[in-house]
Amino acid sequence: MTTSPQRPTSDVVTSRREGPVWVVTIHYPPVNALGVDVRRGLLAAIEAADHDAGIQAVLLLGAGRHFIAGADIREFGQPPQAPLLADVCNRIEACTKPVVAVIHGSALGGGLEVALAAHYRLALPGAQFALPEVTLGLLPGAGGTQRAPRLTGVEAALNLMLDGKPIGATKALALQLADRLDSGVDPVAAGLAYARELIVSRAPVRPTRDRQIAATDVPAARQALDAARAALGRQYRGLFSPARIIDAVQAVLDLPFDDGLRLERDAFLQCLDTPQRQALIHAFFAEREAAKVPEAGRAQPRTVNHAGIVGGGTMGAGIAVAMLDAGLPVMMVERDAPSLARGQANVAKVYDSQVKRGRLDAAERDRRLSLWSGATDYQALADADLVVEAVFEDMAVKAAVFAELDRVCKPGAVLASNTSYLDIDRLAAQVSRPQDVIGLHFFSPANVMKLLEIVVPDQVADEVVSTGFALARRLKKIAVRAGVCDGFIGNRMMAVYRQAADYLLADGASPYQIDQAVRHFGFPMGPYQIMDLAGGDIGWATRKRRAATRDPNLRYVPIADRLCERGWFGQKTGRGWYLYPDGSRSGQEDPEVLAIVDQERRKLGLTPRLFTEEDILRRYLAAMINEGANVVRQGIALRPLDVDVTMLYGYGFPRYRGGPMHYADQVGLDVILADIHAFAAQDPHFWQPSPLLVEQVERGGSFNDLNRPGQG
Ligand code: 3H9
Repeated sequence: MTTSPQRPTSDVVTSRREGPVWVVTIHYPPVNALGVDVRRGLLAAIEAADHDAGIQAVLLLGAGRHFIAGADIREFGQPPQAPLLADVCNRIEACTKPVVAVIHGSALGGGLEVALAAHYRLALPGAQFALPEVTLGLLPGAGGTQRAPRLTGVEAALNLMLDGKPIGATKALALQLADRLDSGVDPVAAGLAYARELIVSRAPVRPTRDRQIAATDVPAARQALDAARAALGRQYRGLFSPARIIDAVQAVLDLPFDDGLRLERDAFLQCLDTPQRQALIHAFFAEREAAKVPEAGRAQPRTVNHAGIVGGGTMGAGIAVAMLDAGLPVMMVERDAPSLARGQANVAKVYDSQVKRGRLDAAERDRRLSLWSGATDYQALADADLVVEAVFEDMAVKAAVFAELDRVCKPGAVLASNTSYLDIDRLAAQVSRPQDVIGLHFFSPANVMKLLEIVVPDQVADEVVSTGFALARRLKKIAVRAGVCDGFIGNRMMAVYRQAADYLLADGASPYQIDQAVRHFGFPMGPYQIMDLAGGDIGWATRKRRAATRDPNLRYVPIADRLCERGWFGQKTGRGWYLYPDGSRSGQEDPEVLAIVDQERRKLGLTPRLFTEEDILRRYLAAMINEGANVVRQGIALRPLDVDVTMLYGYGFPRYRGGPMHYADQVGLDVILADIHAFAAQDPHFWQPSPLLVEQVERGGSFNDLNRPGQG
């Protein structure tokens, strides 16, 4: 056997001879995305193998942690550069020597398409296979829609493409996406052994394109296509690419392979052209950028091996579950034994329901619960590396908790508050170690909701902020850095756009019309449905507390108060803005609510006006965007993308619209500003354009300009 020295075919793709095997390795950190140089390198490597009479098989490998994570997403929207990935895949498939893809780590999107174009696929333990293009507003555009169904059958391929989620190596083997599972960890050794075996057995090249769906499978395949089409409106509401995916897969049954490829290419280009694709790719990068904060760059996180939680209510229990799920032992402290028992039961309830729904097995539940312990004495937190306080939202109550934490916690412990509104600077000022105090604002239910606002008070140490971001990663949360103000990023913005909704209500729109408009835009729920879900009493208490300090120039709409005075707090009381007969969770419109709204309008001397759905959305979104601009301008959010990530992950803003700031760029900032000026004619106090919006319009810029590195 001869081993030649490394011969680079390009910087990012190298080839070397191992006896009769041509070993082609992609070295393109961090994830071997298929940028233009990788595509060129792969093409050259296959050409070289084909022209070398001594080569009998080719191995395709990825260096580092992944095989290939797909097309280089940064190239979308740029002019395409040859060779196209589809052509590279065709060339791999046309190779006259058997090509083996060795898959370790992820083979995603275009990465899996490269593997599907190879003649044999070897998977290593832990390998992940996915066609996640749908999550970026796209479809597999390098032959995946034509090749995957030929290997796995139509239904499984449709599921892969419409769902976009990864499957493991064992499932890939069952679906015939992989031909063999190796138990080794060295991709080169495993690949070489397999390639030699193929050579010895004279295994032929096996172009996937030549495979046919068996005639007997066609009726079931058509049924799967029909079912997927029927589910489109329900499962993929508002999305463009899923219907194109179904069309492309259908071509496997109806068209020759090359025509199918052409159809796929057309559909891919259509998807590429949509604002949805732009928005989804913005969301992809924004959620990763959001974690890049100055403090994390300056300081290493502290080690967190033991967490503490003060408070076992819904919020505290949810946070505990999030931590237990991540394998972090939790000590929960409550004020007395009955409260602690309730806290423990709240945690157990979450897991029991997961077991009941088949999401978790009982043994795993017990394992996670074994990491939970509880106490009624703060002293139990002496060993905790990080403590989250999740007690009643009241400054005096929280300050008392912090005084206790200050007394018992070890030096260097992170002291976090889960407050959603209160001034964390004030809390920090009351302890002897303000450098350790931070806000970790979880969203309810805390074990489910992805967003974590990391609220950074004035005196906090960089490494404490860094610890917050490291914790978020560990809990699989999306973290956003927020400055201290009333409501931080998300709740502060929500207060403003809800107010815009209340003005619409007072001026003539019904709550049902507003909710519907907001849903049609793509939010899962409208603001009045959310109030009913959360409980109207919570907002009512806040309004009463703030009544004395309310800005007298701002219009006050008391309609929600009228419902609360009747005890109509939403789902939990069977009625709120909607009626919930017999404990139902989907509300019915309530004529009595409309009568109350009418009555209040009369009291306020308002003659109702007609609002179209577009009128409603323009006001609702302009209020959101304008406050988003204020939040950035005041440094509460580092960049517009942080506002987008907050709204996407905490407030149901439709991902395919990218978040309010991205959406504003797409609509045009001048259009948003003109709207605000027009609305201000009626209510100049509420509709004050954010100086940042005005500045960006004056300089012809966008919010995205402020997302550039160095602007944070
Ligand atoms: C496609 O393939 C279309 C084709 O069908 C057709 C074409 C014609 N491109 O997530 P991480 C960056 S569509 C460019 O933090 P992890 C990422 O931004 C594509 N960059 O790490 C980050 O950069 P930075 C289908 C990419 O270990 C860094 O890599 N593929 C790409 O938690 C690390 O990423 C996908 O949708 C990319 N494709 O997760 C897969 N991927 O350090 C998308 C990542 O500057 N990727 N980056 O912030 C993923 O799901 C995860 O990144 C992965 C690693 C699981 C691979």
